[in-house]
Amino acid sequence: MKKIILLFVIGLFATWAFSQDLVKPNIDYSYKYIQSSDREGGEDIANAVPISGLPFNDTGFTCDNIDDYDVACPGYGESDAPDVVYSYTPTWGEIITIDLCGSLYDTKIFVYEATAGNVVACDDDFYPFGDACGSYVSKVEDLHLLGGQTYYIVIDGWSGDCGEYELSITGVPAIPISNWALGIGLLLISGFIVVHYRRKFA
Ligand SMILES: [Ca+2]
Ligand SMILES: [Ca+2]
Ligand SMILES: [Ca+2]
Repeated sequence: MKKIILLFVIGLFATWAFSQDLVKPNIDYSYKYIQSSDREGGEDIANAVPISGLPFNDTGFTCDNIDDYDVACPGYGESDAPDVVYSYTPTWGEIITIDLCGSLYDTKIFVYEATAGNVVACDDDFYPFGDACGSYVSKVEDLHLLGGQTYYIVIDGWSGDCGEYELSITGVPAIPISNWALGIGLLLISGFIVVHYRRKFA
């Protein structure tokens, strides 16, 4: 009986500790795959360059590409700049940031979910004129992606602008620490109940 009470007390303490974020699971948020920068995005969705894992880095040049897509970001007009496309299908829910810091022209980023036209993010001028990351260069922050869903990341330009870009995409799992704590707490309580009834009916 003493052991059961001890187990119960440990379970309660662990649940409280995790819920207070005093103990954080040792989760490696970095990803295994880092792709080289020897290619640029595909011409369109059918030829999108797949991203197999994050973080992802690439460079490219859009002036020799075709204008296939456009989205007018809030507060901005339409454009007819050439664009390139990447695709990404996360296994689990993720929160990602897409950054064009270092690009050499007036860029624009937008993201389609599943199909062209279904816009879930759009940014034109995240970095202001004269910024170290480039004048009027784009960045999409904290975009929530669903696991198993395919997203098309389009690198485009303001008006008819084109040029060299530097792309960096990073991400973290969308499951917050508090959910992990809740799960572990429930597991411990379930374990306590099983041990209790096994002893009672043994
Ligand atoms: Ca375009
Ligand atoms: Ca294109
Ligand atoms: Ca821009």
